[in-house]
Amino acid sequence: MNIGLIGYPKSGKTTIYNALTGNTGATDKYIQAHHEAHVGVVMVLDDRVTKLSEMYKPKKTIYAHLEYHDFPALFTEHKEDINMNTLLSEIKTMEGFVIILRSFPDDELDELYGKSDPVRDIQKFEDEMLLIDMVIAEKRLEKIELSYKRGIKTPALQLEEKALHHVIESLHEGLPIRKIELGSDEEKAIRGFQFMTQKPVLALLNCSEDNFSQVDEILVKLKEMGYLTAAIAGKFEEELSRMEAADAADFMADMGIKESVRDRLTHLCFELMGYINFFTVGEDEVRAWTIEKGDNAVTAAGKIHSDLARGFIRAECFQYGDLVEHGSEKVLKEKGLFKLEGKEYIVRDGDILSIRFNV
Ligand SMILES: Nc1nc2c(ncn2[C@@H]2O[C@H](COP(=O)(O)OP(=O)(O)OP(=O)(O)O)[C@@H](O)[C@H]2O)c(=O)[nH]1
Ligand SMILES: [Mg+2]
Repeated sequence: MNIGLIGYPKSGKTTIYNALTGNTGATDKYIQAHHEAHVGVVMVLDDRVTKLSEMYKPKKTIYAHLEYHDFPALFTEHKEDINMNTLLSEIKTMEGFVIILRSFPDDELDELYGKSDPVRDIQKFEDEMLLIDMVIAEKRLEKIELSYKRGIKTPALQLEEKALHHVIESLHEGLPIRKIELGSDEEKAIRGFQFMTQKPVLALLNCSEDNFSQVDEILVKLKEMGYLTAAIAGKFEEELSRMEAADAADFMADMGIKESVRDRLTHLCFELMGYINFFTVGEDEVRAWTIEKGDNAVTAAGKIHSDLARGFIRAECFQYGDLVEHGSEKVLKEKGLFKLEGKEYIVRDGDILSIRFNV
């Protein structure tokens, strides 16, 4: 999964990126924004994979991973010329966004960008994204109408036109595309545009150490606005990520932080995207795979290899929890917990699959 860290200038995107990835992107109040995204890969240190690896003792153990892309600030005047179109086309390849909102006081930043106000910021930011989507949708509509005038009026074009009208109408009402109920045919017709407001958004408050525990009201407000939301103390977390593990644990206990920022954000991103993990096990490899909640066995098989989806016969399937409880595949078979599932089987989080196939 790839997630874009986006937001207004100096909201703490790079600080949080550093905390998450252990990388060292430059963070400075005074320098101009970096020109390109920093990209960092974070392993999803799932205890279940560790446990499976202990049981099967494979040659290789592969955890799921997610990629964070720390982008330059959006919707601001860049003195050095960042090519906005290039930047936007890169941002659009993200599966989801974490919008980082400055929630720490800072006199100089307050003077430059106004006093910290996360609710105002996310509203403005979403409005800017709406506008981008609107321009794209309207331009495309004009082209479609031109085609009509030239006598080209295919069913596909008509469907696209209908979907775009639907989208534009909602955007005009200030509704992001992710909140519109689109028919599956409409959804398909507009997929290629990779609209900004169609992507899932996590609203992340970047707090100071001092106000970290005082942002509940803002979190409630953001929830009411329909956002999945959380607060972290970005700079503190960046410092933690550079400490020895034992020291970091002491500091976290002091602050009442139970989980590392990596694990917390990993869980939130899975929740945001509606993703789950299934596993494959064996002597060669124990591995975690990421799919969407609701995906069936064929889609899951296709993640492993397209041949497995094409030649899918059945999936041998058991649950991680059952395996741990009963100790071996043999006992699971005796208890009827080792199942053969067909193409339509909806894979669950923690399923262990082996695909029978024939190509
Ligand atoms: N007090 C405080 N300062 C922070 C925090 N996070 C970031 N800062 C400071 O804010 C400034 C900007 O931080 P960055 O992480 O570079 O922000 P950014 O959003 O990546 O900035 P651009 O990429 O230039 O838009 C730096 O001086 C940071 O030290 C925080 O949680 N608390
Ligand atoms: Mg930055």
